[in-house]
Amino acid sequence: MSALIVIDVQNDFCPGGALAVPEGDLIVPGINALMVKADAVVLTQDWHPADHSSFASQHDSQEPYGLIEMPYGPQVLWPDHCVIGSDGAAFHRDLDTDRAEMVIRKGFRRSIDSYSAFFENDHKTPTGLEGYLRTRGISTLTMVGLATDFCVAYSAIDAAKLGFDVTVRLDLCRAIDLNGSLDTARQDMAQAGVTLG
Ligand code: VGL
Ligand code: ZN
Repeated sequence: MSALIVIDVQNDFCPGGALAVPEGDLIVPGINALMVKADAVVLTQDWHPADHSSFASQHDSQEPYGLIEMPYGPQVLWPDHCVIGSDGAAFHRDLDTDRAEMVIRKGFRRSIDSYSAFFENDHKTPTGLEGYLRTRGISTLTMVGLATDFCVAYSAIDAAKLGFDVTVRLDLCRAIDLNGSLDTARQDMAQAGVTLG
């Protein structure tokens, strides 16, 4: 059994959003078309309290896109985005969310971010998605969505480490590309055994 994992196709990551990814909206039609062929569809949703510690606004004299040290390791600071219940946190209106059998939210604890759909940024705290997929007998994953170099890459690498057979469809992803992060993410995914399609 295989699943299509659609990462964070939310308004704040699309043009006009708080953390807009260039062309983030252009991937929606292609993702909808893939959903029709998938055995199972899972959506992830970035879902932060308004005072989330990944927001630059929560730290004195810090700007968005800076880097700070958190107890669990380095953390990029972001503009406020995907605040729980906000329009920015909603899925892109054209995404065919009715096809999803599972929606998993992440980043809802103030003190820790969660790029990956499998583990929070301490690389230890599980989100529960691994158990969901395994108990459904799903071992093959196709990943698409936003952003290639953060939530897609972290999710794909964790999935490969957990033993899933993972393909990332780069044509159905778009990147933030901060200081070369897209190149690094591509290399790290390939190194982890992720197929880049
Ligand atoms: C993401 C930065 C902050 C992502 C989420 O979905 O890639 N990036 N939160
Ligand atoms: Zn976030």
